[in-house]
Amino acid sequence: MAFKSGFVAIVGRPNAGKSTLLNTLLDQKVAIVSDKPQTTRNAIRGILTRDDFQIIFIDTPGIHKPKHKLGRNMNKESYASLSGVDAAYLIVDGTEAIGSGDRFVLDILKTHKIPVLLILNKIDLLPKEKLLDHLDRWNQEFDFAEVIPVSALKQRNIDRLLKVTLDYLEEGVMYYPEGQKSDYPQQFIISEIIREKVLKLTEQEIPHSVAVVVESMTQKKDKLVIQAIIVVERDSQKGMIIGKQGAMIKHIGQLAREELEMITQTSVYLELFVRVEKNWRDRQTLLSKLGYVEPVMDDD
Ligand SMILES: Nc1nc2c(ncn2[C@@H]2O[C@H](COP(=O)(O)OP(=O)(O)OP(=O)(O)O)[C@@H](O)[C@H]2O)c(=O)[nH]1
Ligand SMILES: [Mg+2]
Repeated sequence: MAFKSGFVAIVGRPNAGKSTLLNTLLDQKVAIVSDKPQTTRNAIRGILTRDDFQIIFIDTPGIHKPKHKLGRNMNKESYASLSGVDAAYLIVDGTEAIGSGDRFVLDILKTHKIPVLLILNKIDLLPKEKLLDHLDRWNQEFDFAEVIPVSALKQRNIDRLLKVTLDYLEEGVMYYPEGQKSDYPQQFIISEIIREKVLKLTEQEIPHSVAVVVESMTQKKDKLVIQAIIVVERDSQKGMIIGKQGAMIKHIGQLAREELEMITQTSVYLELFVRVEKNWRDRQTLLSKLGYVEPVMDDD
């Protein structure tokens, strides 16, 4: 049998479950997940290699109405990911009614001539009667190449999704070596894991106002020493990240360290600092420094 390969963009509104789906498809965490919208800020490639195929999935930031330059960059990153892919997954939250945000995403997909597979996610939360009704409504919105209900979280119908996806890929080469699962350096994953813990433990505007940069990683005897900076927008946010007598930052550090030790398979000493960079989400030079580079679009 011929070896197949290709690229699949995973797009949709914030919180639909794109990153959860990517991790489930790869059976490994390559993208962070949270219950707060706009968690993912960069397009992240996840590579799935089997004996007879390689699929490069591109997880993207949720497409939304941006309030800052960061948000505009994030949307652009999602649009750019649709260029040159073999297919797109439009992933939607099956528990929610179709709204203007969904139609906005559909309009973008319509400008590309690629097959769109509708992935109706979170079916674990959906009674069967509702599922059929919902699929019906979605089918009236667009001529989808396929419609596949799944639960990314409970790993339902994922094998079928993979099998169907292969129909849209051509015979091709292996783009990445067999063992590689993601296209980002370890430093990025580490900063993302720390950010994930901030998202988990904080509320309201804090999750959106935070960026994390890994400043240094050094091996000292049997310990990996990681220094990272949590960047916030205001002094008051700095106070909240630190918490009463340092309780919050301690908790963030503890959760992050536990996970970092698991993925690096070594003992970790994590030093966290908090820095205020006023309005960093609207300042391009700071955005670039923090790893949110403005994507170059074909039509710019
Ligand atoms: N019950 C249920 N929850 C899910 C499922 N998939 C994802 N979730 C939850 O939905 C929330 C959002 O998941 P993410 O994977 O971060 O969503 P996303 O689309 O990547 O979000 P952004 O990066 O913000 O665009 C998390 O709390 C997940 O646990 C699912 O199949 N069932
Ligand atoms: Mg995400």
